[in-house]
Amino acid sequence: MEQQQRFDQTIAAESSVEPRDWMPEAYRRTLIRQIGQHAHSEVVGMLPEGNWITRAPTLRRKAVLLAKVQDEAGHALYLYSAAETLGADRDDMMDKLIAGKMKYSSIFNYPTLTWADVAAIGWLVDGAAIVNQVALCRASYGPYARAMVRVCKEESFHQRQGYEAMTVLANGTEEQKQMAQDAVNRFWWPALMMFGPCDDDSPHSAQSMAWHIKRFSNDELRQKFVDNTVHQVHALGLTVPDPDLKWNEETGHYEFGDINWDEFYAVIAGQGPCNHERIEARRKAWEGGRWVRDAASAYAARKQNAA
Ligand code: FAQ
Repeated sequence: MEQQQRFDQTIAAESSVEPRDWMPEAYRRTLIRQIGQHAHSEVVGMLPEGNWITRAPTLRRKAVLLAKVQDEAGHALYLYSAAETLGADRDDMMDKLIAGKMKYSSIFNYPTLTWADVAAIGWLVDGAAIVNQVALCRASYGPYARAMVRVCKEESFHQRQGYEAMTVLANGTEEQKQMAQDAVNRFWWPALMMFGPCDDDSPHSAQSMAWHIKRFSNDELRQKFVDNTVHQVHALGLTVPDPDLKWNEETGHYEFGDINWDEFYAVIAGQGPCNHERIEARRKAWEGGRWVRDAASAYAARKQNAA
């Protein structure tokens, strides 16, 4: 049987494609692009919250935040490993991130101005990430799908802790409640942008859906997130910063206002509020850690020679 035919059958049968299986070059490249972007998002995603580790309001909040940020590093490691099973080189991926040749999620280019922003990230950003990643647990590439199962379990804890932190603020003093509302106002629209361009403007969606990498379209997942989240905002006694938001009884979905796509494209082109700062932080960490990588490699080589 032709290799292509066998691959097509694997996809049609909902079996998983594994690293040693033959796969079309474009499938491999698409996965490296998506998994690489996903891994970079986990790493860069540590920065906005990391900004508050030293300033968390209590010891308990600090311990939880530390654990969450460490989890994100772990997610990046699973994802870089999954990309390596496709033949990608980790150093090359890092170089491309720092050179602006590989993307990471737009959301992490927004600043965390107050503690409430950290709560909002846990609740809204991890909440959006879960909606996207639960679908990816059924992605056709085995190592990616399996990594997502573990990641989703941890993201669920992140989302719950973010919501809990938000509950405390929303039920606190007038000032704390205002902080919570301001954070929702700042993060609501950028969270909706995490799902990517609308379906008509998404160049990769059709092929990725045909390959069963993506199981739902960008707009379908965005709608799911809005439907899941609006009642949570209301349960907190807060409002969604969208005057056009309304419940549609017939469709059973919320209708929402227009997303500012100019802002989205500017952010992914490198012109968001924190793009420069984020890449600079990664560059420093990557270069500053070079001696550790070199020492570890030299040690491993010495041990191997001695054996
Ligand atoms: N930001 O044709 P599509 C997290 C790019 S993890 C930046 O629709 P596709 C955990 C896209 O790459 C968050 N770029 O592309 C956490 C493409 O560019 P290219 C990350 C974006 O791939 C929480 C172009 O636009 N999650 O948050 C974005 O079919 C808290 C055209 O777009 C993932 O990466 C964006 N928002 O669909 C960590 C999930 N959207 O390559 C710390 C995996 C689109 O042609 C703290 N990825 N682009 O130059 C995916 O599911 C997909 O890649 C999409 C985009 C849905 C993001």
